[in-house]
Parts: sequence; structure tokens; C-alpha cells
Amino acid sequence: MKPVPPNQQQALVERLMTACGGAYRPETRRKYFITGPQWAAAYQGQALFHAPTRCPIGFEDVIREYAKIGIGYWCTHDSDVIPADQMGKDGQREIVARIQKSLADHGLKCSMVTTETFFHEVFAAGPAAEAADVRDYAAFRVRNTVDIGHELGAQFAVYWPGSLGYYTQGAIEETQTLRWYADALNAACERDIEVAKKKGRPTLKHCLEAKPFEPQAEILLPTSDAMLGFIASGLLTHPEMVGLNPEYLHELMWGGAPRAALARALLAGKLWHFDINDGYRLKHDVDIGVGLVNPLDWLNVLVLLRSHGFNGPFNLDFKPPRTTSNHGVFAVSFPTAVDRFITLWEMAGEVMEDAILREATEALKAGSGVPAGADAHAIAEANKELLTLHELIAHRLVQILLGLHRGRSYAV
Ligand code: GCO
Ligand code: MN
Ligand code: MN
Repeated sequence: MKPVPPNQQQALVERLMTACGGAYRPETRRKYFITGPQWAAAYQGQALFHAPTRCPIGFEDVIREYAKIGIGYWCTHDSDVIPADQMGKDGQREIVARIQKSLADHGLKCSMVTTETFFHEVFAAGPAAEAADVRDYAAFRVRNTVDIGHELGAQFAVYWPGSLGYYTQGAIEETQTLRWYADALNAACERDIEVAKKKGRPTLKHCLEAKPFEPQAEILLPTSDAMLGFIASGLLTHPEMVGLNPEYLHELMWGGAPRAALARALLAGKLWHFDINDGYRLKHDVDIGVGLVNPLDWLNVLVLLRSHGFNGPFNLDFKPPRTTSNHGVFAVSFPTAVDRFITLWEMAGEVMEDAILREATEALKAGSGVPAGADAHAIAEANKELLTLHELIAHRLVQILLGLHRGRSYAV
């Protein structure tokens, strides 16, 4: 192939994207409660060992491009859009007004707001640091985010307390730090009750998000299960207002099964929001687009969620790779992530309707009907042949995922 000069590269990407086919129309994409984060689209590719590869973009660009793709909801950290020195001041009000206009101009809604308590130097010792002025500041920030959320019409607030922990041992007393962290959440909930009442709006759903390995070395609330324990610990004044925003990859990172983590959240009635992405077990937070690594597991996850009536929000919390250009973020990264999600969601519907899967599952539950009493060996013998269905079910799921149930022939 001939070299592709820089001025022809975008056209090549566009042509091959079209050739890929399988894209949904923006109107179809808008039917799903799919949310696009400001920070994901504006991510420049930087990391500890990585210089940025993309130029900065602001919320106006992100909102406009999400609208074109058909992503109906937008969400943001406070600090993604408001400089630290403007928080709670006139500058914030002006920016919030600009966001409102931008959302209205492009027909998007703000679904969620989240407080950044990890990036700024003030949070070097975390949001629940020993110094009372740091904790007061954290309380101000979460209360302020609640205000912004109500101004923008959000339904959800997310908290990722990844900076709640330490690098070196000894200085932190865990029970005390967790009490202080609860104080911040209590401040947010109390503020929310006040503002919601004043504005005649429902209170926000406050969702905790766990990540096992970053940015501290040891993390006090590393998993969704740890957070369920924390919510039920008695430290929260309004535990009914606090639930979970699990992230698929964050549960996979520690070696857990995301589907089982989601099941435990569902049973606790706390699955309120879901960050969708992909990656690998026991690695850092690679935040790859949904379905690019574990499509079979994703299909299974969506079967679980669909069968329990969880319809979103599904938050596209992935990071477009550093190899993707600014143009590629909106031409390839976001539309393809949305479309893989919708395809897997629709496929999960097919799985639920599939006659073979249904009959196999029902047969497993029906058992043999042979009375075997307390004779363990006789029970095992009576069910032996049925248990082969476990593997048959797995095969059928892969068939559906790969389209093999529709047949495939090879010219060998
Ligand atoms: C991550 C985290 C964040 C949070 C966000 C919301 O992967 O770094 O998941 O993206 O979702 O900070 O609080
Ligand atoms: Mn992540
Ligand atoms: Mn996340």
C-alpha cells in the first residue's frame, strides 16, 4: 500500500468506519440511558509515563459532538469545567449558565455530577485528611457539587474516594478516616435535602464508586462490597440516599467477577448507576472501551441487568487510547463504544428469548424427578445427564455472541 499523507488520514479513517457498518442512528442511540462524561472525551492521553497526545477541548465541543453521535446525557466532575479558584463564586455561575445553554442548544441533559477529590494538591492526604480545614473544604466541594447538580437538572451524584487511603503506613487510623469521610457524604446529603426542597426537585441519588488500586497504594474502600458495608455501617445519616456506581473494570481489576459484584449490589437494592468499560484482571485501570476485551462476559453482565430491569444510566467511563486522535475520539471512539454496548444489550435480549437456553435452564431447575431421599450418590446419578447442559448453555451463549447460531462455513 502507498503511504497515506497526513491530509488523507482522516478520510481513510472515515471510509473504513463506514465500511465497518453496523452503526446505529443517533435517534436509536438516544433511546438508551447512555451518558457521556466530560472527562472521558476531553482526556488528552496523559498518565504518569505518558505525555498528552491530544489537544485540550472544552465542554462546548464535547456536548456538541455527543449530540451529533446521539449520546443523550452528559456528566462532569466539578473541576472538569470550573477552575478551583472559581468554585462557588460568580465565575462558577457564569460557567453553569454556559453549560445550561450548551445542553439546551444541543438537546442533551446533564445526568450526573461528581466531585473531584483526588487531583488537586489540597487532597494530597485525601478528602478526609487529619486537618479540619481540608475536611471542611471537601465538605464545601461536595455541597457545591450538589448545588451544581440541581442547577443542571442532574439526578445522580457520584463519589470516587480513591484518594481515601495512604502510601506509607502508620499515620492513618482507618476507623477515624472513614468517620471523617462519612461526614463529607452526610454534608452532601443534608445539603441535597435542603436544595431539593427549595427547588421542588427530588433529591439526588448519591453513588459511591470503588477502585481497588489507584491512586493511593492502599485504599480504605477498594471494592463495591466494601462500600455496601460502609453504607450499612451506621456512619451515614441518610443511608437510603447513598448507593453504588460500580465500574465494570474496577471489579475486574481486583480479580472479582463484575457480574457477581453487580448481583450483590442488585440484591442490596443499591445498583443505581454503572460505569461501562473494559480491561484486564490484575492490571492498572486501563479504561478500555466497552466490549473490546471481554465481550462474552459483557453479554452475560447485560443478561443479568436486563433480567433485573436495570436500564441505566450506563456511563461511558472509558479513556480513548492515546493512539486515537482528537478527530478519532468522536469519529471512532465514542460512536463505536455506544454501538458495541447497544449490540450487546440487544443480544442479551436474544439470549433471554432463546428457546434452547430457556429449555436448558428450565430443565436444570426441574431436575430428574427421581425420588432419591438423602442418598447423595443417588441424587448425583439422577441429575448427571442434565448437568451437561451447563456446558451446552455456555456454547450457546458463544454461538449467539459470534453469530454462529446463524451458521458459518469455511472454505477448507
Ligand atoms: C477512573 C474513575 C473515574 C471516576 C470519576 C467519577 O477510572 O479513574 O472511574 O473516572 O469514575 O472520577 O467520580
Ligand atoms: Mn476506571
Ligand atoms: Mn468510573
